[in-house]
Amino acid sequence: MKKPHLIACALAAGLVFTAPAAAEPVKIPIHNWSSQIVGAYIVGKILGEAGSEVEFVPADSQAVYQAMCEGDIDIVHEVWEGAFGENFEKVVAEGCVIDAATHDAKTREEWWYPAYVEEKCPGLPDWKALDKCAAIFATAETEPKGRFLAGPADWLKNDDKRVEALGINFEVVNAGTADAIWAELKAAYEAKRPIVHFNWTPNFVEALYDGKFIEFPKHDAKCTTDASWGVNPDKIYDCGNPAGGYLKIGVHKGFPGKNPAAYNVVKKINFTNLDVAVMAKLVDIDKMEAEAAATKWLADNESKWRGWL
Ligand code: TMO
Repeated sequence: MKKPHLIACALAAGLVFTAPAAAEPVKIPIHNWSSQIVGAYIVGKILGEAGSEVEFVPADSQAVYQAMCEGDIDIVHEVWEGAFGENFEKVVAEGCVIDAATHDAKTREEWWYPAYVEEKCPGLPDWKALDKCAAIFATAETEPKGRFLAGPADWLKNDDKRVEALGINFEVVNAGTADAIWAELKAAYEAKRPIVHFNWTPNFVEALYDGKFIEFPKHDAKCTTDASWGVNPDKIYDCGNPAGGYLKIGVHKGFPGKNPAAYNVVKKINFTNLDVAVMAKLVDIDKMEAEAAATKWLADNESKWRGWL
């Protein structure tokens, strides 16, 4: 909307005029889990209030870090330490992405089971107990091994490597979508059937279902780089995902120079666990469309986000 006006002014003044770079839309990725999609529209609306145009770009949740490094994406507002820490920290270290802000939300992404499973598998949530009763999680596809229902492959949780390093009797089966996990959880829960699947917090799940994360050996930075560390002296990934992980915002290194007004707002954006859980809940429990959910969150939290402007 701004561009034609600026160009008209430039023509009137008889100048060769280049529209300022800030007139370029801020490119925000859309990934494949509910809080992120709702949050993308929320961030878009807030940056719109700050005078920016925005463009939403469907993007793979791992490849997005290289895309942000190359300037094809401006901002990733939900950088989960467990899933994306490695790829995010790599591009930050390269200097092409800025670690712009850390939300108050503390995150965990891990294998999870409904509470009723404990009756059939004493010793949970310990991972050794899980291994002993692997057979109760078997499906036709995985028997005699237990099935671990993992997330979509782009969340890249290294579960195959974890299974191998810990020597547990499980096979990893990736769900195609987050919704496929929730449908299986619902069906298992109603039938009180054992299931262990990928889950995370903050999420809507904790508002609907009672359950716990598996306690694997505690995460350590060395676990993913130093084979000699941990219970398996020959393999990396012999540990769980970080508990109390960060949720960060990253931006392309050129973003502050290109759009300082938007960058100043981005640095202040700060979601709590409840904010992220509510974004997921509006879609996954209340069945709202993501854009309508964003509009509702913005209306319910106006004083909070106006404070970031
Ligand atoms: C990145 N995720 C929250 C789906 O684990």
